[in-house]
Amino acid sequence: MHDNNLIDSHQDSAPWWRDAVIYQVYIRSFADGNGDGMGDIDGIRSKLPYLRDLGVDAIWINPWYPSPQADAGYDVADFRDIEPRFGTLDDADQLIAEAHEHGIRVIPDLVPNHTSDQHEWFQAALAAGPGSPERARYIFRPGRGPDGSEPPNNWNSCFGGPAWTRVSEPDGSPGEWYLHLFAPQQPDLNWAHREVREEFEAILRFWFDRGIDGFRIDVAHGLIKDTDLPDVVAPQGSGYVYPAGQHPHWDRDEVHEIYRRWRRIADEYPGHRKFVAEAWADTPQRLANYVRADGLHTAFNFDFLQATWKAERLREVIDTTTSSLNAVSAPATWVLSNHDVPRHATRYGRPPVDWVPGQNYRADGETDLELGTRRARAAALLMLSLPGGAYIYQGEELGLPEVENLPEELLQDPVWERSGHTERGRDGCRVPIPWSGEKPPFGFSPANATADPWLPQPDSWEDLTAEVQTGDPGSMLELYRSALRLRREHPALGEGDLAWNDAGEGVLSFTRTPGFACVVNLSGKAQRLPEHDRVLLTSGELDDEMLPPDTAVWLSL
Ligand code: ISL
Repeated sequence: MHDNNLIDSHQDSAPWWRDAVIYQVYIRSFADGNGDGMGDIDGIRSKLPYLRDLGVDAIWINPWYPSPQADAGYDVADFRDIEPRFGTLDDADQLIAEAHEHGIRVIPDLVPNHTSDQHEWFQAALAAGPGSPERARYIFRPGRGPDGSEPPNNWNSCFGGPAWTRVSEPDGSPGEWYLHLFAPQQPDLNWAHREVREEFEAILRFWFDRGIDGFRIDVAHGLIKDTDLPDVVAPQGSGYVYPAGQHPHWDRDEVHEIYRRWRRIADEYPGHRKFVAEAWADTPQRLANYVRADGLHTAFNFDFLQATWKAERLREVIDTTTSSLNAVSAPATWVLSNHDVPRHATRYGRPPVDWVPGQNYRADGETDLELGTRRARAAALLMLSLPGGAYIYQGEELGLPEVENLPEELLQDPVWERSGHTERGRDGCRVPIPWSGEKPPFGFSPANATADPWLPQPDSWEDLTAEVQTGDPGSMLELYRSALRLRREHPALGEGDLAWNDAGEGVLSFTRTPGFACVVNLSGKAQRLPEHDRVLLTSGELDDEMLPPDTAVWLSL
C-alpha cells in the first residue's frame, strides 16, 4: 500500500476533511501537458506548485477513466484505468505521490449511477439478449404498446428527451429498452443487483490501495430506483413534491445502505479517506441523511450555490445548512461554482434569479461583469470564513466569467443536442484555463502543441491569466491567496460556530471566536464598519471606515 510523506504523517490528527478547502480540477481544461488541446495528468502535475501556493488542501479531479467522452468523462468505460488522452495509471500514481509531497490530497470522481455504453458489461448485455444475467446488471424492460414501441415509463433524461432507448436484439429485431437518466451513452446500473454492489466496493479498494484520499460520488441520490418503475406522477417544475423518499428514482431511503458499506471500507484505510456526495435532495434535512456518522462524510451544499445575491436568502441558507448538519454532527461545505453551472462572476452580474439545476444551464440575461466580479470577490470572503469546508472551481480564483458566445458548432455538452438546440449546455464554464501569455492558448497547451484547446478561449482573457494576476494586489488570484493564507493561520476560521451580529438590512455580519468578524454589504449603500481592532482583508477598497456596496471585509476584534 502507498505510504508517503507529509500527508500520511498527519494520519492521526483531526479529520482533515471537516474544514478542507478543496480545489476542483476539471481535467479536460486545467493544463495540457502533451499538446493535444485537452488537459491531462501531466498538466496537473506541472501545476502542483501553483496549487500549493494558492493554499488548497486537496484537489477533486473530474472523471479521468477511459471514456468515449460522450458526457465529458461521466460515461466511464473502465473504472480501473486512465483515459489515454489523460495519461496512464503510472501517471496517476505519480500525481498522487507528488501531490502528497506538496501537502495536497487527491480525490477522484466516482460515477456509480451509470457506465458508458462501451463498458464491457453493457456490451455483454447487448450481445446476451433479453432475460440474460448480463442484462440484469442494467435496467432493461420491454416497451409499452402492442409492439413494444413506446418506452416502459414516462421518465425523462436530465439532458432532455426520454430516459429510455430501444436496442436492436442480437438477431436484428427491435428489442428491449434500457434506462438512462442521462445520455443514451450512459446506461443506468441496477443497484438491486449484488454484482453491481460488489464491483463498486472492489473499485473503491482499487483506488484506496493506490493512495487516493477520497472520492466525489456522482449523482449519489440516484442509484436506487423503485423496482416497479412507476411513471413519475408530476413533471419536474410543476411544483409537486413527492413525500420524502418516495420519488421513483431520486433520493430513495434504500440508497443509504450502499453508503454505509462504503463508509466501512473507507474507515478500514489509514489517514481519513473521505467521500463527498453530489446529491440533490428536496430539503436540507434529506440532504443531511447522506452525511450521518455511518454514511458519506460530506455533501456539496447546492443551496448555497443556488442562492441569489441577497442577504436574507444567504443568511437563511447558512442557517438551515448549519442547523441541519449540526443535527448529524457533519461539517458544512460551501460551494459557489462547478463544471455544471454558469460561473458565478457571471451569475452575480445578472438580475437575481435562483439558478435551477437542469433547467437554466443556459446563462440568460444581460451581464454586468464588473458588478458580478465585485460580488464574486465578496462572496469568496464570505464562503471562506463560514464554518466548515469549501470548494473552489478551477478558474474562479482568476475571476473567470462564463463564456457565453461559444460558436454553436463547437458546443460539446450533450445537453445541446438532447434539448433540440434550446439549451446551450455547460461548455461555457468549461473553457480551458488561461495561465500565461498574451494570446490563446494562454499557456494552457505547450508551445509545440498539435491542436487548439478543445474549447476556444476568449482573447480578452489576456487580462485574466494567472501570470498577470500574480503579484497584483488588486487581483482575484491574490485575494484568494491572501484569504486562504489567513484562513490557515487564524484560529477562528475553519470548523466551529458563528454568531450573527445585528447589522442593517442587506448586511451579513458575523463573529467567530476568537476575535474574528466578517461583514458583507449587500445593501446597495455604504455601511459603517463595526468596532474592530484591525482590518485583515477586504474584497474591495474601503472608503475611510465605510464598507462600500457588494464588498466584504474580514476584521480582527
Ligand atoms: O439530478 C439532478 C437534478 O435533480 C441533476 O442536477 C444531476 O444531479 C446532475 O446533473 C448530475 O451531474 C453529474 O452527473 C452527470 C454529469 O453530466 C455532470 O457533469 C455531473 O456533475 C452525469 O454523470
